[in-house]
Amino acid sequence: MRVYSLAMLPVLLSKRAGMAGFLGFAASYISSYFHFSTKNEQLRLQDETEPFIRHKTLLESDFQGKDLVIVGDVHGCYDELMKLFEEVKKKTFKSFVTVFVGDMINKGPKNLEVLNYIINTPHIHCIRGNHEQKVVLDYLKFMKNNVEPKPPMQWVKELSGTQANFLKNLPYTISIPSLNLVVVHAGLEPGKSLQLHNANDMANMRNLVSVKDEFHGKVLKPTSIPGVGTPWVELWPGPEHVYFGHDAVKKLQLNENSTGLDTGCVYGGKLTCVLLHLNDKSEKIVEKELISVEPVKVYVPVD
Ligand SMILES: [Mn+2]
Repeated sequence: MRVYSLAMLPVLLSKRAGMAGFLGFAASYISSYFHFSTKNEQLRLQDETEPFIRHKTLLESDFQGKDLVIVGDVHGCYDELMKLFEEVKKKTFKSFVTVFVGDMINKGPKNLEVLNYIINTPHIHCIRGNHEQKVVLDYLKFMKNNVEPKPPMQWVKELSGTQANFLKNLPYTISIPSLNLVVVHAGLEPGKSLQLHNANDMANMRNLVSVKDEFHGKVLKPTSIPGVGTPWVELWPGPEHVYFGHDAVKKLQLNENSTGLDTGCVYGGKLTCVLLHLNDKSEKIVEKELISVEPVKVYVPVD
């Protein structure tokens, strides 16, 4: 055992402090490196969720004498969706094209059933909601980095490559110029072309807030925070009629230039769609009919 004289104490202490300092520095360097790399990885994976086509257009030829049905947020409520289609069939003798407003999956009971139905049934078109975005991101994190999805996303591990690819390539909007309408999950900014819209805003926005911009003075920016600013629908001037979902709290929204179809089926509300009866050439809406079905049960309690 070595014995140090009292005179050595300051030297020993400073050595210890030096070592502690070095270890602290090394630890913070290593953790910042990993933090940096995971943040980069997150951004890289987010890039990988981008669809091949961001904005899809349907033409008259996509309808060929059919009617059009636009369905609100399904969230895996497969039984209710089947009931809804039964109700639609009672209201029109024609076959129909279906467009989903996004959030077809997640939170609810039968996500894979809904997904399989959508993929395997002809004349169905879907856009992506914030939940499709989350699912694709969690799928990539699990497949590439072995990150376990958190509840209620564990079902994401069961996705096949085809299903994941289908979700990844869902566009942010579907426009039908002949009927003067656009379908988007959350909302749109008035006066801005679709191509200039931010992807996350289209899938998440609720309101527009006035902020100062150093070049343009006051400008309106989208926000997803409820109760902040003005609902985007109040400022949407048309001319396109926008069909959207995402806002279960506000329930069915019937505005002059927009229709909100999320009636909160997964929270014990109804599942709603609009049936647009078209003329024979499918270039004019003859009649609009709202159709809803009651939920089988409350799948997610509203807190
Ligand atoms: Mn949503």
